[in-house]
Amino acid sequence: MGAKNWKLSGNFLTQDVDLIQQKFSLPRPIAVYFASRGIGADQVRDFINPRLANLSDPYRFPGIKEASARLWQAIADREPILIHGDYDTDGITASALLALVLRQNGAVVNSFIPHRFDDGYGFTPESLEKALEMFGKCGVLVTVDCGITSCEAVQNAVAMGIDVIVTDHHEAGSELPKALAVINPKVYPELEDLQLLSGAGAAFKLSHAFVKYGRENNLGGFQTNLEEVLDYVALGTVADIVPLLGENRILVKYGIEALRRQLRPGIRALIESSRIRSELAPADITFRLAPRINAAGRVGDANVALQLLESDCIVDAYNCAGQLEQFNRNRQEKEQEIYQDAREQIERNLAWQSPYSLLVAGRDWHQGVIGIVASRLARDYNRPTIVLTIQGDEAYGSGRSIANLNLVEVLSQSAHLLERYGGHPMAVGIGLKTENIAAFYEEMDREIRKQISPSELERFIAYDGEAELEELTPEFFTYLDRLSPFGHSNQKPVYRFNELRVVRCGAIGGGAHTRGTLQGRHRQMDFIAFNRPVTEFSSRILDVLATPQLNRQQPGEPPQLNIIDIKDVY
Ligand SMILES: [Mn+2]
Repeated sequence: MGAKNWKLSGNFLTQDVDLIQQKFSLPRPIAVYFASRGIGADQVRDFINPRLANLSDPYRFPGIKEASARLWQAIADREPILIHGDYDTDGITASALLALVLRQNGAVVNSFIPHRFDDGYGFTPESLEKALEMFGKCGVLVTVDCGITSCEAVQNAVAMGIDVIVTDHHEAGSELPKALAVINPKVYPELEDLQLLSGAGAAFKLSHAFVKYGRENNLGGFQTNLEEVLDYVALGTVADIVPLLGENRILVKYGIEALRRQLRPGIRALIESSRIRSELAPADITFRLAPRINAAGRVGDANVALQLLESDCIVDAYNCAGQLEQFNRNRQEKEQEIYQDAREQIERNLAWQSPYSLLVAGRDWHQGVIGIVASRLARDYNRPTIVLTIQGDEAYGSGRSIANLNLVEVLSQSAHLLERYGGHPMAVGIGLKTENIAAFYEEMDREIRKQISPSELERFIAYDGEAELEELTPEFFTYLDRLSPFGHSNQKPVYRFNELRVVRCGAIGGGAHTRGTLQGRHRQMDFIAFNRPVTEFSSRILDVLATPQLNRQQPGEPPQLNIIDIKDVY
């Protein structure tokens, strides 16, 4: 890995900090956080006080009223509504959320979750056929977390007399599907502030409009409490790694509270089998809950995860949670195997690699986990990475990007060598002929060299600004909590503390980690340093990058520094 450079992340002046600090009488390190994240004085108040009332009107989406009216009509006419979802956490929670709100109001709802390998991603003519075969005919079909590029499938459905409502958050193609309504923030320039929404977030907007329309027109919706379905939105939003800013931050903050209340048997069973003991935070979704839900789609059957979330019986819920545990263990084993294979290829120079990019391929690697392996390799080597599984003369793969490199754009330059590609700027899926792999890698690497600068390939750790230990007052920790939920694009603040003296330190966790006390100018503070042996603390004086934190496992304990990196001073 090697030593990393430290880099001030924001581009701000001392005056910016002073202005925010004085205007809102904040502890200085909190003002540093705002200045470093580019959150201006006009946004600070809403940021420290995210309120549900600040969610914008769902009617801002063009066509959403017509869509809502059509859903109420289906309820009045007892027409079945078909939801077409996706096999990942975002798609599954979006399906569960919309189905719940519709059913609460009397709808007959069937949910179709495509199979990752048999059906592939998205709403396609084939998945439409299969869904109708499974559930019989329907009056209305709603896509969630997919559908924005499904022009042909929408056309086929319309030809069968089905009204289609598309809800999605993926990038649109050159042509929009001719649906009754297209609920996707990325399609409407005036909804720029909502472009961060996940698939579950988009489904929530339709649900919100549906309830609002029902109440306004005396059709129903009076018993639906939308705050109670935010647990689904939080799961989908955090799992899909969209920025926890804007409305996402509000949705996730209240969604986390709903998750903590364990309103559903499925949530209760999932939290228990994930062994989350302390107060649930977004990181628990990322590292515990979402991997279990995703594992169903990766190595088993995504319908088990949907069944878990929708279950209203605790026995059934525990049964599903047990199956997810199995899937997840299976996923971990396969992932570890492929990861090790891939690392070995790279270290022995058998992969396609340059200082700018990586491509690793293996015969019959499990398709459900190569995306996770690509993420790990991209992080390990700090390079855009493609992992391919070769199945005969076809290869399928997943890619992960780094820094600000838009991988979809890079792939579009090699479209002539690819059978298919798509996804998000940071995460893509591709399919190509095995014989084209070498040529594709060459073109991709050349394109990446054009777009990425050597400085972006350097390893560095960003920090928000400098602070002193004596500034970490109880008031600071109160405000720190109000900056949460922390996650993608809203990481916990990292401060630089200069010239701290090591008062004492000792090994914990069998020597893997270190715990101890540091002395600043006027104050001491305990620290914890994960994956850093005690020998690294042999210097007397250190500069430290750390995140201050309260101990959530043992409330009432004094605060501590969670060490990110250290540099010896002398
Ligand atoms: Mn999604």
